[in-house]
Parts: sequence; C-alpha cells; structure tokens
Amino acid sequence: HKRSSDSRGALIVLEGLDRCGKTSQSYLEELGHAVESWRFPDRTTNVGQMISSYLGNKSHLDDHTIHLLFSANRWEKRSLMESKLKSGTTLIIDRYSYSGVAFSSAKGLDMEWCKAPEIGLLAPDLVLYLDISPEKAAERGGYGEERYEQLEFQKKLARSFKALRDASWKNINASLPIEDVEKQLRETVLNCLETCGQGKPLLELWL
Ligand code: NYM
Repeated sequence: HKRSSDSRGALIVLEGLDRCGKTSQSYLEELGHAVESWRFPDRTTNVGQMISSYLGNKSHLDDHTIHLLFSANRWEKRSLMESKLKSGTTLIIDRYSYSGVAFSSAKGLDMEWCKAPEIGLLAPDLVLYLDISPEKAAERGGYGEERYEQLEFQKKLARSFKALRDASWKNINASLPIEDVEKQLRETVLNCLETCGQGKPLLELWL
C-alpha cells in the first residue's frame, strides 16, 4: 500500500445509529500512515458548546436552529479539513453531514431543507455505515441520558439514513462480533486509501 509522497489523504466517515459501535473503531488509526480521528459534533468550539448543552438537555433550541448549528460546526472545520487532506493526512470522522440530515429529518424536518446547508462541504471518499437494527443497538448497554437515544426515534433515524445512501456509501454489518466488523472495515478502508492515493479528486457534497 505504498503511496507517493504528494498524494492526498482520504476522507472517511463513520455513520450509524446511536450505539452502533462507531467509537470502538479508533484502531483504524493504526493503519500505518498519517491518520487523524475526528468527530462531529466537535464540542470544543463555541458552537460545539451550544450543541453539547442542547444534547445534554441543558438548553432548548428550535429544531431548525440546532440543525444549522450542527452544520456550522462542520463549516468551521472545513478549511482545516481541506489542508489536512491535501497535506496527505487521512481523516476518519465519527459522524458527518449524513448524521446531520438523518437526525433532523427523523424529527420531521424536510430532507431537502436539511441537505441545503451541507452543500459545499467536502464529500467523503468513503462512508462506512455501521448497519445494525434499532432493537439490537438498544440492547447494547442501554441508552444514555442524551437526546435521541430512544427506540422509536432510532427506527425513524434508520429510515432516514437509508434514504441518504450515495456513491461513497458502504454498508458494514455491525451486528457481527467486533473482530468481524473490524475485518470488514479494514478491507474497505485499505481499498479506499489505494484509490485516493491514485489521484481521485476531492469532491464536494452532495455527490
Ligand atoms: N448529531 C450529530 C446530530 O443530531 N446532528 C449532527 O450533525 C451530528 C454530527 O448528536 N446522538 C447527534 C447524533 C448523536 C449526538 O453525537 C452526539 P455523539 O457521536 O454521541 O457525540
């Protein structure tokens, strides 16, 4: 998997329901070249702190307002993302625009309205959708205190995610034992790194 020194990094996104196992996948950092793991929301910025307070039920915001804050939180990181990728660093990002649209449209907002503020953000080279049934995800250690972690909502969310599948999308069977999930992810990621190293252009949403 040798890559020329001026090849760009890949933009890889992990998506899925709450408790689908995304965060256990940080071993991907050990792939052997420059990789950074990021996540959205990025709770460290001012916008991120407003989001965090909303998610923890410490503040109330109108559904459209919180949607735009999640989007703004990605926009404030766009130029850093682009420079990292162009300098050869691969980014593996836990949640991105697909979560943004899926969560808000599962609440009842219009899907096209939800997609609009994401236009022009960098398009992932690969979206790894950790596919698990809402029932099975709910069995995993129970949901926490945050908003959205309820079975009925997660069922709507699964339908919204499925409506967003595009050319970069790969379904990963996330109900298998963790080693098997890792194996599927590793193969798909290595494949993607190879293609990006061969000069695949960096595109913008939506594909
Ligand atoms: N979430 C995440 C959204 O509703 N919209 C978004 O754009 C993003 C990135 O925030 N339940 C939701 C999904 C999660 C919650 O994410 C916090 P995490 O991965 O639990 O920190």
